[in-house]
Order: sequence, then C-alpha cells, then structure tokens
Amino acid sequence: MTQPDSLAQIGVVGLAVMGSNLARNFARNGHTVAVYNRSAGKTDALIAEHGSEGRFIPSYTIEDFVASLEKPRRAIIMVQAGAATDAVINQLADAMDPGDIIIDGGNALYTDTIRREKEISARGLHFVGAGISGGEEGALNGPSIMPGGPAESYKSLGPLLESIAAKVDGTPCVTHIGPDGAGHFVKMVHNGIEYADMQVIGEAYHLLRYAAGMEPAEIAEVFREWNAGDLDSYLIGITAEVLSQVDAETGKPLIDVIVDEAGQKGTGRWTVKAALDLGIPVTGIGEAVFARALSGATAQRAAARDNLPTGTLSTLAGRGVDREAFVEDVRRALFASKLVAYAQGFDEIRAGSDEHNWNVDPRDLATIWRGGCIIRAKFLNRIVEAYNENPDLESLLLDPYFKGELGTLVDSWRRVVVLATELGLPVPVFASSLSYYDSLRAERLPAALIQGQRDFFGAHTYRRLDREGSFHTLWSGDRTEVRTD
Ligand code: NBP
Repeated sequence: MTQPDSLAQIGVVGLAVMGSNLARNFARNGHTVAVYNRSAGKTDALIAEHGSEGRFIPSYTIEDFVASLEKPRRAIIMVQAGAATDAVINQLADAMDPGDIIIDGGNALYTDTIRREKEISARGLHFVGAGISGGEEGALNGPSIMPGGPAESYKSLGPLLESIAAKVDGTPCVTHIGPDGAGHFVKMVHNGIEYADMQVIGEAYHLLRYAAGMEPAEIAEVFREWNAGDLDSYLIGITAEVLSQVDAETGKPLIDVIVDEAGQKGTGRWTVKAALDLGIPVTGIGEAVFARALSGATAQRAAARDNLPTGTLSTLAGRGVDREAFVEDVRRALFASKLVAYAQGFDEIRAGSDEHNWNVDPRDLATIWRGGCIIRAKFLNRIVEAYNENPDLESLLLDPYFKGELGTLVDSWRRVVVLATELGLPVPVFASSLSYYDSLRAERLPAALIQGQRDFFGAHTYRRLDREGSFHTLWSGDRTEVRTD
C-alpha cells in the first residue's frame, strides 16, 4: 500500500521523561515520529528543544495523532502505569482501525497486560505489552526491550524496535518474548533481579565499610577493580561512581549524607508476589524487597537503635582476619549470592512461562539483557552459553561453568556470612542465598518433620521413602499407620 511520505512510522503517546527520550531515539534513527501528550506543554517542549534531531509530527488531539500514522499504525504508550494507561489505550482503540498495533511500553503489571490484550484483540487490534529497561538514559540511547503480544505484530514492530535498542556485538537487545503478558512478566522479574543485585552490592559495601573500616573512596577503587573481572556490570560501575562522589556542601562523601531509606515503585514486590503464587523460592529477591521495606521502617529503627541487645560482638582484627583476604572473600560472596538471585529469577520466568504457555526461551533474555538495561553484565554471556549447552537446565547453578565457579566461591561465602553474623552486620541476601544453596544441595531437609507435624495436627498425610502411597498415623489413637489412598 503506498502512503504519503509525511506519515509517521511510529507514534509515542506520553512525553514525560521516558516517552520523549524514546521519541527522540526513534527520530535520531531516521524514523518519522508522531508525538502526543495529554497536556500540550510537553509536546511543545519536545519540539522546541529537540525538534531538530529528526522528523517529528506533533499532534494535540488523539484523533490527529492517529491520523498522522502510516498503516498499520503503531503507537507506543509511555504514560503512568495503571488507570492512565487504560484511559489512553481506550482513546487509541476508539480512533484506530483493525490491524493497528497499540504498544504499552510502561511498567504494567503482567496480569493487566493479559487482560488488555484480550480486550484489544477482541476489537480487531493488536496489543503488545513491552517491558522497556534502561531508565531515561536507555530510552534515549538504546534500551533493552521485552515485547510480548502476538508474534504477528513483531513482524511489523520488530525492525523499528531493533533500530532503537541497545546493541551488543551487533545484536539488538530486543526480541519477541512470547504472547500476551510475557514481555511485562519478564521485565518484572528483570526488575526483581535488579533489586537483589543492588542489595548484594549494598551488603558488600556495608561490610567493607563497617567490618573492614574502609572509606567510601577506597571502596570505590575496590569496585572499580571488581568491575574489570567477573563482576563487570553496569551496577558495579555506577556503585564506584556513587561512592567516589563528594558532597559539595559538606565536603563529606555523598553516601554519608544520603538518608538510608530505600524507595521502591513496586516491580520488586510484584516479582515476589508472582513467585509466591507460582511456588518458586526467590529468596534473594524477596530479602532485597524486605531490606528496602525495613530501611524505611523509621520509627521501629529509631526505637531499636542502640536499644536492642547485641550479644558479644567481634571485630575483623579480633577474629584475626586479614583485610585484603576479607575484601576478596566479600567479592566472592557477592558473586555467589548474585548467581543465586539470577538462578532464582530464571526459575520464576520458566514457571511463569509454563503456567501461561508462553514458551519463553531463557537464552533470549540473557541475550537482550546484555545491553541497555540496568542489570547488564558480562556474565550474562555465560548464562546464554549455559542454556545453549542445556536448554532444560534444572537450575543455572547446575551448569558446569557456574558449578565450577561456586566451588571457588563457597568457602569465602561461608566465611563472610559467619563473620558478618559475629560482627552484628546485616547481610540478608548473602545469608539467605547461602541457606538456599545449602537447602538445594542437602541430602535431607526438615520438610520430613513438617510433614509429620502436618499429619499430627491436620491428618494431612505423608509419603514414605520405602513405598508408594499416602499414609497417616493415628496420632490420637494407637499410633499405628494407615494407608489413605
Ligand atoms: P510518568 O510515569 O511520570 O507519567 C507521566 C506521563 O503520563 C505524562 O505524559 C502524563 O501526561 C501522562 N498521563 C497521566 Br500521569 N495520566 C494520564 C491520562 N489519564 N491520560 C493521558 N496521559 C496521562 O512518566 P515516565 O517516568 O516517563 O514513565 C512512563 C512509563 O514508563 C511508566 O509506566 C513508567 O513506569 C515506565 N518506566 C519508567 C522508567 C523510568 O526510569 N522513569 C523506566 C522504565 C519504565 P501529562 O503531561 O498530561 O500529565
């Protein structure tokens, strides 16, 4: 179908920081971009400040916006998640024709995306829930994009998204993830992993600062060194930057003037809630979410500070620990805990994919997370290799490479958790990840006792190691065993 040159290949609705940067990214990559925002001010500001970066078609009504798009129309919504997104979807759907594609690039809850896809496809339109990671910088210079929705829409949308996505070794950090809510589910778990990754870095910093007594600038150097090895990642890199920063007003390290209460917008919490429903232990992500919640429990923390008994505490010197060796132990504990968080996140993605028949390929995720997104890291290449070698890997931890790594990390990991405990320093993700690891490899778990207790008070029955069937002991009778199935 021939169409006037003046029409736009893609449109963006919502021109706050994410939407305007995404629109600029499309324009800089040679596409004509239709732009619309509920209030005219943001549209005018985008055109006034960045109109020279490419071809933009500004509109001031949703109808004009839709009319400025070539067919099949492709419009990306970048507005506040929730009710605002629903409102814009409906306005677009009313103005569009069958076959057009509505893309929600916001941080939607995947169950909302599943619902929206049903509603929109019933109207003959395509709906794509696309997770976009990388914050405002990524939106402008190359994000990692996780589109769900019908595979058919990716044919029309994919090349456009590939042109603006981050590239690693020439491969764009975008691919079709799976139907309906798959893209937003995967983005949600990405954010959950990000929570755990940030928390383990925080725990490492805390130990170097308060166990080893190092200054922020020294610790920044340690993180710079770590960033040249296995831990090479965006988050380790920005940690060194934050720790090097000096507050202009007080001359103190910036970290020492920042209030120690971590905010959260909800995607970590969603990851844990979804994991609970799927029955997948994402202990690292869970502890990271709880650690943020605890940091914000200001009244409780104030009441407990200097008030709760500590027991006998030790120091690094008191334990005869060499500082240099300790720093290396902390690096290894960080890496091991990070491996657990990723393994758990990939477990959740597999479970979500199975539950919803999405057929998500874990290799795709590790590939598109190598660039553009917040958890981009060198070791994602290893995850791709692990799943290439064995797509049905029971756990990432069981991949021969990671298993070998864990062999070199585990003694340090144990020493760090013991030391932190003896020094009274909290390491919730280091410790819970180690417990997860020990639970996973244990010959026996206390779950047998729990089954006994459940049978005692609720006749919930148990299975036996030595024969098939379900059994119940007549606890309040003569305590003989009966078969119940
Ligand atoms: P915000 O989440 O701050 O949303 C502001 C935008 O939503 C404005 O364009 C605003 O229009 C529009 N809007 C609202 Br609020 N209610 C509306 C309604 N009823 N109808 C139409 N438009 C409405 O913007 P953002 O920080 O750029 O994020 C956009 C999306 O991207 C969100 O879903 C966010 O979760 C997601 N995201 C953000 C980041 C990030 O780093 N910030 C990263 C990844 C994903 P107005 O100008 O008329 O008020």
